[in-house]
Amino acid sequence: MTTRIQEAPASAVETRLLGCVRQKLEFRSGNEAAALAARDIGFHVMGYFPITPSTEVAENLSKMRADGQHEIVMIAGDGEHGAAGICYGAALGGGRVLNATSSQGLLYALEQLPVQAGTRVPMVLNIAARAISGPLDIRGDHSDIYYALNTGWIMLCARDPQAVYDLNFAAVKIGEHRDVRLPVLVAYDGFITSHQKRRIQVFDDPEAIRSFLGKRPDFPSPLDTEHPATFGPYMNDPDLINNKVQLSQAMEAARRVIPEVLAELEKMTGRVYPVLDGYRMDDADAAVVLLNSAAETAKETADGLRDKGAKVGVLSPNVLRPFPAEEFRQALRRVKIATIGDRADSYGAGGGNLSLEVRAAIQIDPQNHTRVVSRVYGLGGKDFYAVDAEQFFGQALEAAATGRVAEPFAYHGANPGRPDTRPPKGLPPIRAEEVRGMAHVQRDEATGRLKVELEPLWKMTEVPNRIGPGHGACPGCGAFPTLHQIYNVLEGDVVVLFQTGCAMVVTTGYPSTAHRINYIHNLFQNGAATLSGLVEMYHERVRRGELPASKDITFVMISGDGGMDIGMGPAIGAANRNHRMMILEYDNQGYMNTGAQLSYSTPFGHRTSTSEVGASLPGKRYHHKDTAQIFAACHLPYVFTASEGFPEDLMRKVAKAQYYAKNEGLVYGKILSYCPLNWRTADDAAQPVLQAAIDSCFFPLYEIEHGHTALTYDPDATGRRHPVTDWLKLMGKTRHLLNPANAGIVQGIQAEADRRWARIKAMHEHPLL
Ligand SMILES: Cc1ncc(C[n+]2csc(CCOP(=O)(O)OP(=O)(O)O)c2C)c(N)n1
Ligand code: SF4
Ligand SMILES: [Mg+2]
Repeated sequence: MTTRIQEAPASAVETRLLGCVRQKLEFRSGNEAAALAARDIGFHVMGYFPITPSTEVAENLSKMRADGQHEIVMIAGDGEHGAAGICYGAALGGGRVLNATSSQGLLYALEQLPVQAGTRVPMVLNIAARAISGPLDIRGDHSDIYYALNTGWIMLCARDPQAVYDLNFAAVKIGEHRDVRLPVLVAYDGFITSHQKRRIQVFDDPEAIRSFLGKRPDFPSPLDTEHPATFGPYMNDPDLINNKVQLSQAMEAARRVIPEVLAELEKMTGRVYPVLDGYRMDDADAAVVLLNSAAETAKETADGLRDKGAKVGVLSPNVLRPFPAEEFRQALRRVKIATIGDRADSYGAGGGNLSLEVRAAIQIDPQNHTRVVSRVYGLGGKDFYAVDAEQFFGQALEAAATGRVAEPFAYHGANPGRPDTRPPKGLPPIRAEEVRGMAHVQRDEATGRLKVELEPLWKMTEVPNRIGPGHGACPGCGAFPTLHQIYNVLEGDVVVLFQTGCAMVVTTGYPSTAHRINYIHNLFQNGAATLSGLVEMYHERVRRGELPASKDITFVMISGDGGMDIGMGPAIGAANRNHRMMILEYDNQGYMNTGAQLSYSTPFGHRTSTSEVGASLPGKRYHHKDTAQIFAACHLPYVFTASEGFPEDLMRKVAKAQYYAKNEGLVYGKILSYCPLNWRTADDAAQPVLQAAIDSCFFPLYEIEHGHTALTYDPDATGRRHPVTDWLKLMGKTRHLLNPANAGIVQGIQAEADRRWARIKAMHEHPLL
């Protein structure tokens, strides 16, 4: 086996341009660099789902696509699992495929990764590394990428935006090599690399890089109908182990191919990417080993220590899979002590994965006597400064001097907190007795339907808020009027579960909470399953006499429209099981919390950050999903649509919903909710905009009680029906649709609104529907 340990340039942006292809200087973040590389590679398909901090890759590509800068087919998945499936299918089809994700997104897709590697389908996945939940933290560490270590993917590490750009090309070339044929992941640090702009060199003419990459080799494909093949057969003993041998051999082939490709890339760019980046290691007694951006901090610290006479150096792998074990053995052979820092723990193993793997690599080398200090650092985006690097070197130097490692494994930078202090108490909890009597619900024995009498609106102001003031939503946000209207009529004890989204993010931030009742959060997509488990436990414990039946708790899940994309499966599962709970969706027509990406509820033609508008693209390409009708098909006791702009209608429906959720089973409600920030409207314009959406019949207000549909507001009957243009002209996100060039889209929106309205109306009029 050939090994290559090379001194990397002081900075990865240092270049030797003589003899290289023409490049130009740009000022770009890691996410932008990934998008530029994608444009230059000219991938066929990108399957993706937004998640901070990698979302910008798709957003940048969406903008570029709208401006006609590339032709990559951008497919928004229903979640990362779906996105990974889209990528798999597309890659099987024989073209070049890209994805980008982070944190929970990677974990949600994880099941697909061994499939993609095990069936040897090359593609590229950029990871802006971020801490995994729980608790939820959106900043960077390496706890997500470590989960990919055992998936069979090649893993490249990009320590700065330049490396992100360069290694994306390398990823394509390495993965498609005939001896390798594996998917490749490019991991860079969330926010530090993904968002910080640096000077980078990009190719002046993408043709240069395209000829370097060549045509994607033809691997067996289901699109080759002349040569039918079975992709992904059921395979048991004795074949599976042989299949895995082939995967392992492909990884070993990658060990040879990676340095070859990186050397070719060096010839084109002048930039050097050794498999193991060694900095001032030639005569080092002590080393610090770190992954990605923290290694650059440590290099500066090493310079300072060298000036003082300490023989120190830094090691940092540019490739994590295949693991550069031999390179580590060589690099550490004369090093007495190495402090190895991991930005993620492998709990209970006495070190993070990098530390464990370096230890494993050197223990088989009889010439190696390096002692290892393992440190877990920088979790949840905790910064790693020069002073931290100094401490790492200090621990190594001290151990080198004494010949003793005082503390082989520890967390660096954690503090025990102050047990004598308690977070300030929030507002007192709301007691069940405080919220009663705002709505009187009765069953009409003749029709079997419920009748609701509401107290006058002014009386609702006496109801104490279950959400306290002090949340961090934008001025004019519709999520809170929606929640207050819901809470005003819900009686008694309520347990609420929020899926991830604006309403969740702005109401909790440890150690504070705006919730004055029991509140649960379980990530973005699994709320309905979680709440259904709680509901069943409650009823079972009441049945066993362990909890008082008199409490009579109402269980409510609050989700955004995005949560009802990625969480559709668990929600439909809960609906089919008909648990006694409510699922209420505030629909603001996009993934607002993450910066206004398209959801499946975003209407046709609307601008979002992943359905951009430009000369080549006029906004979202397909119509909004009709979630209420999807739940209606689950034959629930009660389904409704509503809007915060019609408070009495909304509160009446919520009162009914509570009755059904307590007595019969699952209830679903879709509530149109204002988002001035991303609809690009004034903070105080909720009423006219929502009214126009409803009057144009784009968002009909109706309920389905035991399968019977009833309109609760009919703009035809009141003479208020308007064309959709009266609604579209009110929002910045739809202003482009008023351009005559987009008349076809407006006609499409109108036709679809009319069609869906006519169906609802026909159901309203039909005694069986
Ligand atoms: C598995 C996973 N994928 C993606 C995300 C990122 N994410 C968190 S909230 C959110 C959008 C939420 O949209 P929606 O449910 O409509 O609520 P809104 O923010 O619009 O209120 C996204 C994409 C995540 N947290 N977890
Ligand atoms: S982005 Fe929209 S939904 Fe989110 S807090 Fe702001 S106004 Fe509310
Ligand atoms: Mg939303």
